[in-house]
Amino acid sequence: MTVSDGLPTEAFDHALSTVDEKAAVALVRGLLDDGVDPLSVLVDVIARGQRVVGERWQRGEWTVAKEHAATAVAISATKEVDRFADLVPVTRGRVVVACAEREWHALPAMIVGAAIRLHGWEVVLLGASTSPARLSQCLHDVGPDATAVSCSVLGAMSTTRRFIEASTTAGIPIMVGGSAFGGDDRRARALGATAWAPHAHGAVDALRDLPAVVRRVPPLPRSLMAEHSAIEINHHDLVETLRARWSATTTNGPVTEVSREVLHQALHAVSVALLTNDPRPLPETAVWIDHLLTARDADPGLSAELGVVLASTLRDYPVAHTLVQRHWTEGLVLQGEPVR
Ligand code: B12
Repeated sequence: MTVSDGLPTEAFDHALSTVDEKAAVALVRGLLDDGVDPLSVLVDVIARGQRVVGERWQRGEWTVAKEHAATAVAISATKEVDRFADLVPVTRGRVVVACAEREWHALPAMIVGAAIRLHGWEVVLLGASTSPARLSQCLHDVGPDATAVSCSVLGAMSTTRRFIEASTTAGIPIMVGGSAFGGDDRRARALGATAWAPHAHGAVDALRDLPAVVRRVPPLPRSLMAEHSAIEINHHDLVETLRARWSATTTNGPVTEVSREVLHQALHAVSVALLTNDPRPLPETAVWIDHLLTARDADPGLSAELGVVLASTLRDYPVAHTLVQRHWTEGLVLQGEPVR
């Protein structure tokens, strides 16, 4: 059976939304028993269902608590595929699968780990938010053939770079993926990753083509790193300044619940644009903020206003300031017209 043959995605979504762990696990078990490709179960049923969960949170329909509960169900469903994968003999090498520090989205790493295991690799899965020092220790102890890192949030991209440094310093190739990398390999290449893939299917293929040994990554461009580091060090002060200047946080409107998170995300987008020399996290984040706020009945101009406030707050960081001025509003629709 393939996706087009109609996987029971609605039934899985129902199990997630009603937090019915038994139903979700039984559904996955049934698919596996019926001979459905387990990789398709992971990607087209479980990961797809989780993205729907995220959209519900983004639209303000679900609380973070509900998101957590649904994720626990998806984790149980993934473990069912894991049990199936454990029956596959280990015929290839060993892979350490991890989330960088500050990355709490553990499920994408679990899903990729299960996909790799299904293809005969031995998988050592580290949990969410692992420190670079702990990763180095693990690489030393386990001696894997490859490292795989999952990064869903922009705030964990700089620690992902430190993972890349740790892995390549040990000569071990490192594959990266996750939504923070966007839809192509530009950010992954800029950070020095050996390979990138957009989904679990691609992860399996990319792993097969990795070199046996790699060189240590060269340092990132100094000009961009100086500003990036200064912004990271001053992150909390900058958030406070933005909070004092942006009207969404100075009034007690319906968006207060998410507005603080939004400020962190905006600054993370600036950091990643500097770190990877890719400006796209800025318009992507501006649009994400716009959707988040307008779903909560906020003034549609608030994301554009944040761009202005952000640019002025970052006036002492010339590259960041210019990036925000040029790119923040690229994807926003202002007064009915897309901004060009
Ligand atoms: C569940 C969830 C959480 C849970 C995580 C619990 C857990 N144990 O995992 C909790 C509640 C902790 C959480 C917290 C937050 N979350 Co959250 N979360 C999600 C959600 C709904 C699902 C994540 C998931 O499991 N996805 C399923 C995976 C499998 O899909 P995927 O990422 O597409 O993965 C595929 C590929 O990317 C690729 N891949 C992934 N990793 C790797 C690795 C390698 C090596 C390779 C090759 C490929 C690869 O293969 C996968 C399978 O095909 C997403 C929505 C979404 N769109 O994913 C939001 C989402 C990621 N979260 C978001 C946000 C904002 C947050 C918070 C900041 C605020 C909040 N909502 O609480 C915090 C930040 C925490 C942190 N610092 O990490 C945003 C991020 C938006 C952005 N612009 O960055 C999203 C997109 C929601 C949204 N629509 O706004 N979250």
